[in-house]
Amino acid sequence: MSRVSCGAVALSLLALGACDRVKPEAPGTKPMATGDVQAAALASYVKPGDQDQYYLFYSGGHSGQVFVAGVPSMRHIFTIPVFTPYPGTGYGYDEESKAMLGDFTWGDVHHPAASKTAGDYDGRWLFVNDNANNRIARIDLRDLKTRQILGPIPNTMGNHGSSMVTENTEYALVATRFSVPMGQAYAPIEEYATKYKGAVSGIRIDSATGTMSLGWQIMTPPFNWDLGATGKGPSVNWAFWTSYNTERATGKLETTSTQKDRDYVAVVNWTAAASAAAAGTGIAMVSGVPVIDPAKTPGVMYLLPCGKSPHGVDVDPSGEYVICSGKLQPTSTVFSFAKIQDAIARKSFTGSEDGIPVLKYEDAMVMEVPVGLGPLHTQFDGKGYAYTSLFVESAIAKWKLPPYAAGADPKAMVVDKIPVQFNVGHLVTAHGDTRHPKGDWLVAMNKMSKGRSIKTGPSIPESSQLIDITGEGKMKMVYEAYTEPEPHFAQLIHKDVLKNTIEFYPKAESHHKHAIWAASDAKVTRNAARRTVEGTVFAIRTYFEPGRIQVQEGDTVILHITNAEQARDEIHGFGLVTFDKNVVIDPGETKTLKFVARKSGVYPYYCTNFCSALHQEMQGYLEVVPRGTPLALYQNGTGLMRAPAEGRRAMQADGPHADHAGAGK
Ligand code: RUQ
Ligand code: CUA
Repeated sequence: MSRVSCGAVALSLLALGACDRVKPEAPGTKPMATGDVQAAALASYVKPGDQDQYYLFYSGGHSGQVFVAGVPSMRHIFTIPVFTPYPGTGYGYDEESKAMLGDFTWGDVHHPAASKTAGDYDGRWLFVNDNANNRIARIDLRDLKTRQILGPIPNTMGNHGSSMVTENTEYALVATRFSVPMGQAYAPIEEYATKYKGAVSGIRIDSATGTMSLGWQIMTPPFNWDLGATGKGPSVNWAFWTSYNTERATGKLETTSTQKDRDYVAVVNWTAAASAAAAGTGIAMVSGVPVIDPAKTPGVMYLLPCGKSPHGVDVDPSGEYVICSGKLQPTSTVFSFAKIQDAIARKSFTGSEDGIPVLKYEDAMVMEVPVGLGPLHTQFDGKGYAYTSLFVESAIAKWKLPPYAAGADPKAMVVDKIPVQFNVGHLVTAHGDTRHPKGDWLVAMNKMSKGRSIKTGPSIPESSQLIDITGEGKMKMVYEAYTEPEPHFAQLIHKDVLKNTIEFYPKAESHHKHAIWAASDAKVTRNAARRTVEGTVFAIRTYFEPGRIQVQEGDTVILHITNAEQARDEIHGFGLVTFDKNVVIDPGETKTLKFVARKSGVYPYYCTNFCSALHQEMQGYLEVVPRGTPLALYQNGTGLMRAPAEGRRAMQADGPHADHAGAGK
């Protein structure tokens, strides 16, 4: 290893600590010129106290979370737990979030999709899929919290082709990656080609609340649906999914599913599907969902041949061009939506698959652009260019979208290429899947970083690289950041879109039936017959009320804890020592903690989130009284715990509580 020589760079970069950087061991990039280093450093530098321009919401893959970074700094600023418990925010420990998670402890988040109005991000919700347990979740962008998990979605195994939001967030459209027999039935794998089915599904979204419900499904041949895109503008009523294994093969797919030169893009009219489901004709109910057989419902689905084993499909900002890239062929194919419609109108079909008409490739194709090796996903800048990630080549290709002059040379459409480190999967541009991309930043989410970071043992962090795409010609590498496993797609959203994020939960809006707003309202009651203790707990800087809770060994305890603060970031936690419980309550929030007091003893509870100078003093005691011992704090050993104010005075007399002054009473 050798030190990067500082020289002239020192001038402006000393302050950034650039001189001690260690040269990467990994191959791949030409060293940047000094001037470029300076320009790049300044472009991504957000000085302490300044704020980023963009939110990068990137999927956390099998961590089950969504990570939030600021762009251009690329600093990780927040984690939104979705399918996985996360003690940092107490997610998965309170009854409300436990109910959402059900019995699952993880998920596999691949594709976040922000809600849209007229094809542009509206800052309301973020939908993310769970590829592992067939679910879809809604994050509220008002508070950046997971608010709903829907699923498992029936007739779906591997909810990968998800989540695609329609232009006005009427639906999140999803597709199953694996095909299985419908209705949770069993059929041996030998019957794969005939008895197994795929499905694309419409998840309805309530326009006022964002609440998701199952709309309808379209039964498909047993292809593997990969990734999708919703239309916009002229293609607004349509959605597209790529497939692999249109061979309907089993066994070692690396050979059995790569026989054909072309697989298909599903071309789906989701408004026609919705009407068919509403009309009910030709619909079979399977596992409680209206399932449309496209063979019996003409007009809902067509198949368009596309380059071998395609992965990504993307629709350009105008909604006219559909770009599909075959992993095993070095081109991105541009299709024209108008030409697709024309071919459908003329019934120019080459055949059918299980009754679904197959379009003619040549009818719809505009150009095969030779972007490079292993093209996966495409994003846009709103200035007439597309950016395609090249997995095998480990690069991003920038290329020109149509219209093309007659006889234009496809090779000449590729205007720039930039290497990334290494093996990019997804990429995202600012507002890149909307009608109005911003055209300034691109983030390459690389699958491997191969020794770019300091050593972290056998497993090394994933790398994400920030690329400046403002220039007319060349892209510029600006910054490299690392993240938890494992980013797939992301949404890069301007901060102004999220201007309605809240600072605390207003007391006036609290609908929790157990919320309390004064220490004197805290109370704990015990039902001796049911061996249940239920209470309301008041949390504020810097005490809990009650500071002492008595239960009997074996009791089930339910505590509704309200953080009565009405100030931003005044968060209190409720950690119960040895109980494996940590509830974190944001200002104005009420959460429910439930547990069984199995073993007698005294168990402190304490605030887990540093909230003030007396944070450490914010504690109390759960007394678990041995069976047969009377519970002194309750009238008759049952009923209501003694008056909270008294209880607290007693605590002050014999406990370590110091100062409750200024605690918002
Ligand atoms: S996939 S690397 Cu799960 Cu989105 Cu393309
Ligand atoms: Cu409340 Cu720390």
